[in-house]
Amino acid sequence: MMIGERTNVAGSPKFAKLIKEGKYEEAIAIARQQVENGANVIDICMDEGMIDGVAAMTRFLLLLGSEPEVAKAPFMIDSSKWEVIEAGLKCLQGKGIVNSISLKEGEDKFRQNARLIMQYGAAVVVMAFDENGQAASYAEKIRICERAYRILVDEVGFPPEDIIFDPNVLTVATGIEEHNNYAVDFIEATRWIKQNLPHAKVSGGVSNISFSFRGNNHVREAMHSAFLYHAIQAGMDMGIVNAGMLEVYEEIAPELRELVEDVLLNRRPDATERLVDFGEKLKAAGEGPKDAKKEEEWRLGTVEARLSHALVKGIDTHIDGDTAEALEKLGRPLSVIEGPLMDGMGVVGDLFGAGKMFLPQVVKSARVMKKAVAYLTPFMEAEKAEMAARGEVTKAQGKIVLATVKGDVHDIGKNIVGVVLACNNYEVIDMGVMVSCEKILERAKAEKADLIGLSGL
Ligand code: B12
Repeated sequence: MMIGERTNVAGSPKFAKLIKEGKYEEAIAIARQQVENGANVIDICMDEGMIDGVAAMTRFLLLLGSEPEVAKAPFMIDSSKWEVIEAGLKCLQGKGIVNSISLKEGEDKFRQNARLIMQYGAAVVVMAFDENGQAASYAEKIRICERAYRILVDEVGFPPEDIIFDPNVLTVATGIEEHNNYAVDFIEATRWIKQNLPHAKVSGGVSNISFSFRGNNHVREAMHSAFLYHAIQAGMDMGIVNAGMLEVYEEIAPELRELVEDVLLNRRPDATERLVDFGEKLKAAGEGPKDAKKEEEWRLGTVEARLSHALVKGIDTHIDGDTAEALEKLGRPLSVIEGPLMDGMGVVGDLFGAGKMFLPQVVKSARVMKKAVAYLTPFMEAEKAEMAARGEVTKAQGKIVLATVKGDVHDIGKNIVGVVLACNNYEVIDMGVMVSCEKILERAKAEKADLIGLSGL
């Protein structure tokens, strides 16, 4: 699960500027953009000296609540000030998440805050922090998380499934030897929490891991993806991420991946030096021209390879042209969908299933797929018109109610089926996604449908 981080005044100067200038409409657009890019939760933080946190949090949350496209994602109220958190809790419509509480100010304050959060029905992020400071080592992380869990579950009665631990993602490759095991400490602490603290979730601020490579996005993106890949395998459930700064794990150049994993997994004493050297070389070579070269390279492949690349990387720039070329090659629009496009989505599905692609990236892939299908739809309709002109399809075949079942949002396949059926003279009533059984049956009866077609992945 991805937590969008762009509506945080501490992390996004652009968002901070808009809030300070009172441009809330534009600030909302940033939240909307994050949901569109695949964020499942939006982190909202107003902690900044020049901003009245209580007023800004209240106003922003109330406005977001009336934006259905944004409000469909849960909000994470992020503040180090309790009054801002409580102001935020009062504005939440559904279940939200508080980010964060900790044992920093002792057990009494911790219990008190937890009880209030529970009253508001929110989930909570618990930082691995106590009276002695922030937990850096594996032993400290698990000690504090266990202590917090026991207080929350045994004393406060907090639902364990509403507890999200943040065992602190700390920066590696800083040149300080004590920092070398930080990623491993996080990953192992995650594994321990998932095995020993039932139902608790694990989250973390992913971009912290690569702070030492600020200014070198190429290395940072590779670090984020490789870190997520290993942390997710250990059980990490969610992360605060800039979805625009993620590479597909499988697409990290092998040499870079090895160097990055040497650092993250603390595999050799000179790992930092080697990655720094490599990073410098990359910078010297200039990231821009390199990317441009990569861009040209993938354009040289077969049309099938280009479509697959576009789907995996979520690039829609050439999708119409490539789809047109595939149509010319294969003859029928449906052959393009069922051939190269489905194959490409298959690759996306396999990478996603293996934890090597992340949700925001799949959202982009889905968008590219939809664009390709939209390009092909008029050709399918033209096929229908030609068949009708030849007198091949004359009478209506029947009426079908289509829907994606409740709990499921996958609609690309259903939409294709809808278009194909419509082109074969079926009357299609498409009820959209997340439709309950009762509603489907009701509609089918009311429409006197001949068929019900459901999509559920
Ligand atoms: C794109 C995609 C998404 C997009 C969907 C965008 C959209 N608007 O549809 C997004 C990013 C939103 C998404 C979200 C999730 N996804 Co997803 N997603 C995929 C992916 C990569 C491709 C699906 C697709 O569109 N394929 C292309 C179309 C054309 O093929 P199709 O759907 O199979 O449809 C064809 C046939 O099945 C059939 N068909 C389909 N419907 C119907 C209906 C009728 C009536 C008929 C006759 C035929 C028919 O005809 C179609 C044309 O040939 C698949 C992996 C895969 N390769 O399938 C995972 C996959 C389906 N997703 C998966 C998961 C786990 C999720 C999430 C739970 C991830 C998460 N942790 O949040 C969420 C689910 C959210 C929810 N509540 O539904 C899993 C499902 C595993 C399972 N079955 O348990 C898969 C298989 C990935 C994986 N390997 O893990 N996903």
